[in-house]
Amino acid sequence: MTELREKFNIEGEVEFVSGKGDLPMVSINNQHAKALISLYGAHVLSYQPHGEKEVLWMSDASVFSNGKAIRGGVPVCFPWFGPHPTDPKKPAHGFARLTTWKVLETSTLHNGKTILRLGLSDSMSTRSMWPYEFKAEMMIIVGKTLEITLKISNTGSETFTFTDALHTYFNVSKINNISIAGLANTNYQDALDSFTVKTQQEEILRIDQETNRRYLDTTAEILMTDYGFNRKIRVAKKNSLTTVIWNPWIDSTLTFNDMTPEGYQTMVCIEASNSVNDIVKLEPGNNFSISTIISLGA
Ligand code: TA6
Repeated sequence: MTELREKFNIEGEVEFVSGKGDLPMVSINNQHAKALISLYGAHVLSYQPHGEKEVLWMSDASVFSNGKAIRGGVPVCFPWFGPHPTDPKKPAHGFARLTTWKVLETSTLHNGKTILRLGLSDSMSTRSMWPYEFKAEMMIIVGKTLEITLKISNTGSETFTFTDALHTYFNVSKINNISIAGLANTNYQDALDSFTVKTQQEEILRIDQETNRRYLDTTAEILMTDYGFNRKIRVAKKNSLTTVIWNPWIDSTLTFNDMTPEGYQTMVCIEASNSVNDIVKLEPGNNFSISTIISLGA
């Protein structure tokens, strides 16, 4: 921690702190916003533009401990999204969110935004779960918008495929006070109905039951209106054709020991993903980046 502070603190703007569960975290506070990022998982835990309510949801019952996933914020799913395709013993959503990342850079942009870059590369532990050589980099830009990019490079000699997601949990006033625009006439796999492909006919999606949809072949920006908080959140993305919308509702929430029974009422996940029909294939020497860009406003 002392070394991290000496190398990467930026006075009055970026501070390395020991966070919940003694996990190393980066606290950012600039002219635009404040944010908290855990090195464990390269996980954005909190993002709050000045004068606004918290944008990201964090479970009151989340665990902060090595080996366990954090429930809330922006979990990074890599190198697979959801359960492992063939081995149920491997961790759901891959190992990126269960690994401590290295700090590569902290810096201030001329417009007052802050950049944090974190890195992860293959190790004995990652190769035991996924036998490839790779480098992953997370670039988090904190400003009036929050921009998160996951870049994967194939540093080995074999071509590999992967799936991923920036599994963002949004903080909402009440789940029945929100509407989600941007997915009209879009096909989705319904994970609650044997992955049947359906089409969203409605202009606007409202969530009033358990929802777990993987929208296919869409690059659309999502506009989430929160009538209780009286705000709109825009979720744009780059290099992602799958958008996941998830809320576990009452019964499934009770199956998560890191959520309180009422947790589902104040969250919705809107996730930029490469999964389902959108699996990334990366040749040796090549790289691929996926981004999600979150902003408040009309
Ligand atoms: O993105 C939706 C989803 O894949 C759901 O199927 C769901 O169970 C969720 O993510 C949370 O997964 P986790 O492994 O964090 O419990």
